[in-house]
Amino acid sequence: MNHAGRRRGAIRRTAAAVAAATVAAIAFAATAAPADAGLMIDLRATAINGSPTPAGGMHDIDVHPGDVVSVQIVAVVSGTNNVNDEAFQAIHGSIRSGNGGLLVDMSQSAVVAPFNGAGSQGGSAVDSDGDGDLDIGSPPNGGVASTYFIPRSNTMEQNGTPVAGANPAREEFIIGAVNFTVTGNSGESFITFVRRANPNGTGNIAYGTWVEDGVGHNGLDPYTVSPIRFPVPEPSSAALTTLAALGLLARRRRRRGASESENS
Ligand SMILES: [Ca+2]
Ligand SMILES: [Ca+2]
Ligand SMILES: [Ca+2]
Repeated sequence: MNHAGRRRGAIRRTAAAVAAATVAAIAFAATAAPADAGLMIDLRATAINGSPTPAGGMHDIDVHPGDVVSVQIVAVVSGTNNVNDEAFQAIHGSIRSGNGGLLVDMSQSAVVAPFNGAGSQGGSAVDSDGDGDLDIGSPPNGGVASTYFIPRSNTMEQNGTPVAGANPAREEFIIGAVNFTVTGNSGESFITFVRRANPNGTGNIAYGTWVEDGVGHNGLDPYTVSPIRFPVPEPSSAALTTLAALGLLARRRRRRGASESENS
């Protein structure tokens, strides 16, 4: 293959890699969409370095080493009818960042009244995945009980805040808060909630209690999470940078090729 052929091959391979990365990013965003019905644990970045998060940016934020972010943890419960007959009492779990990528130390996890009842606890910071940053709570399967984030009210709380315009009806309950500090590294990462489970990974009836359409649900029932994502550099600008570098390389090769044929 000549220089031109190799160049075209390299550019095609780069374009394919960029396309694959873009597809992966879109797939990740799609799986994180809020569910229509059921329990969703919603992590909302409410402030960065003490200033309110820009509108629409609570789940997708641009942060840098040293930034301190405040996160509100909300249980959003919806059923299938349009009556506000949802309720929430408790859940057990850990709050974790992605393994690798941007590193964030979590701290000051706390439960919010009335979810500060008997058996509740704010959780404690441990590096549960060994990637060098602090998460809240042990790994979800059979970890150390005293480390989990456990918002729990003494009663089933019936009066959440109705979400205006939601159909089916949806209520939300502020259950906790946590801060995180960006400590370094870069790249894609996220913060998510993972419900506590038995040591063998099966669900435990005691690790969740809520009501949808007047019907009780527990730690065996499915739930979803709306995480906080840290964006990576735009694929389009990364692709442009790569293509520009290839163009420079090609020009150098052309110049070198020209001088070689002059010398021969
Ligand atoms: Ca991490
Ligand atoms: Ca970690
Ligand atoms: Ca309902």
